[in-house]
Amino acid sequence: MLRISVLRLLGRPGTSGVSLLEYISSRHYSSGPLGARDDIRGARAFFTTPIFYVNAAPHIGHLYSALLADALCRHRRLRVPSAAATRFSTGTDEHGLKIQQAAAAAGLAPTELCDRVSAQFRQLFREAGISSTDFIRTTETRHRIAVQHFWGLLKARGLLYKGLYEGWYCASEECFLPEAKVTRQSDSSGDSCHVSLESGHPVSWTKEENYIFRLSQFREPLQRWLRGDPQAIAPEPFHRAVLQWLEEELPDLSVSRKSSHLHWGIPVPGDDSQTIYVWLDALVNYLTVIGYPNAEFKSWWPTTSHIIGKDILKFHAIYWPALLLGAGMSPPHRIYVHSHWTVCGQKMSKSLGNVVDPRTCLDRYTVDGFRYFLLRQGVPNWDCDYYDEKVVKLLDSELADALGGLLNRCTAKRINPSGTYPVFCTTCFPSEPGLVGPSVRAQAEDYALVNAVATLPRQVADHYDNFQIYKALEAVSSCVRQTNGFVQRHAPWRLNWESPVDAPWLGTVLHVALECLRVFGTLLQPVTPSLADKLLSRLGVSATERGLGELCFLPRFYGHPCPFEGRRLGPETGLLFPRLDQSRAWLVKAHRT
Ligand code: ME8
Repeated sequence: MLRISVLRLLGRPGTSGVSLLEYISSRHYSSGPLGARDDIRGARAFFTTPIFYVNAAPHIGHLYSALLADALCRHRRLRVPSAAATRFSTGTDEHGLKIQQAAAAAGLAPTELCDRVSAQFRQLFREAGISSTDFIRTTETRHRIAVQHFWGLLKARGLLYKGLYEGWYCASEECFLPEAKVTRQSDSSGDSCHVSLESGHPVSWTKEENYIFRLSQFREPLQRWLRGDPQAIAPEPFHRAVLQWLEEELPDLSVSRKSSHLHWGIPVPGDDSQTIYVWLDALVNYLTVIGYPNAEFKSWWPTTSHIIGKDILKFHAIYWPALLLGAGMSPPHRIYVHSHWTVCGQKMSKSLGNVVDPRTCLDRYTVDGFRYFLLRQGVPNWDCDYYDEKVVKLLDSELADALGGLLNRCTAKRINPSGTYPVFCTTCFPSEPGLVGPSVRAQAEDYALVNAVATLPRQVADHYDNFQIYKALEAVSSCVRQTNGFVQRHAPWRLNWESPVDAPWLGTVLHVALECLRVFGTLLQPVTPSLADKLLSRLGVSATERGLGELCFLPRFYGHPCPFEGRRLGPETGLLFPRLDQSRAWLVKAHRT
């Protein structure tokens, strides 16, 4: 029979710290999109990824988190171009039992393992175009100072006490698990051992005198925060899940370990016999990177959006906000949660040998190709499955054929011999649908296209705001298809530049299609930065004309001058995105072996 895990708290829980609950007064958490907190935030935005454990090399899941944050951040920069308005941090989580054990198993000093694997993350993110402004390592001095300061605040506010803490500790997940999440299993030699029900990782019964955080005092403040700000955690099912967890008892939390057991970490200030719990250490990274404890952090903290995987939701949506409230700060502005990538239907794991190496993928599919794939196919609400054929199929159809084909159709020499952005003819395509006349050529579907592309930037922005980047890409892709339909319908290759009847309409068809491409190129910048640059350069769009503020679609249709009309196209005529299935001998080979 399984032993009931009991938490025996021998310390005397006090009552101090409750006064901070007043902080949660409802006016701080207005629920509307333009509530008081948005006013406070102004133009600034601060995005974070989780900081990743250095026990193993990065995989596509880690890259996916970083890409989501990168796309959000790049989209934000397109809206608010001031370089000083956005911060974006990522980094590595280097302390704790998990790393201590991984280093011992590899026969390395912890610092050696950390240096090696942290460098791999840094390198991967550089290659993948992750535009972070800070890469933090928790072994840095600035971080130790921040963590110890934070600890001091909790202590001074009476939120830490010493007590006996016991339970099942899972080093791999770096947390205590309740009895209900532990099961018995036979190991390879037939011996019975206890493992985490969810991850299958071993757990061990631990009984120690630790420092304990009065987490239980924060159940109601957390509920009030989440009920008062329905967008605090997105997508909504995760918000609901956290509120559901908070229906249950919220026990106090052990926040240190004996240094004789865990030496690889930050010592408790004033008590070297204890090491600070790795999750408390790790979460404070979000403050370290904005200058904490120096006052500078105060203007950035209210603008924070955390991007995390669903596996660490409890740490970010319960422990972290409670710790912040305990230290007299507000919870994070937003927590954006995504689900996981599986591989051919299975969880990615070292033991199954199915971990997908992101650097190989970037080489095979190009940086832009792989960024597009992960962000187009990754759905935050549920797990997504990875396999190579899926990447090839998607990129060939959407980037090579649909988008690349469209660009080629409008810029190829035989169709656009002058190599310019042609003139839009208002009598061929009057702004009012339904007009008839000898020179009117636009049809009802053409007005539908103009309407779809005109509203696309707003739609895309809404999808970014709701952390549904794949929907933003779906919307762009749908408009690309519609634009190809427009070109197909009017077959400019059958029109003649020499004919006074055809020429104005031919120019108009190309003008409209190029304007659509300009919108697509602008909107794709956060996801495929190089490909978008190539596309916009080919259209002759200069660096100062690529922001969302400047994105005025088809101004001639609305009676305004168009700065692009008559402009020379850029000189680069190569393929926008070469098809992959012609160059995928490696894929066939991989299947044979
Ligand atoms: O938990 N699919 O680090 P970690 C998608 N150090 N994303 C995945 C994934 C998958 N299969 N696997 C991992 C830690 N991720 C702590 C975080 S933060 C203060 C401390 C991503 O190396 C996802 O973002 O285990 C997940 O939350 C994170 O990597 C966990 O990374």
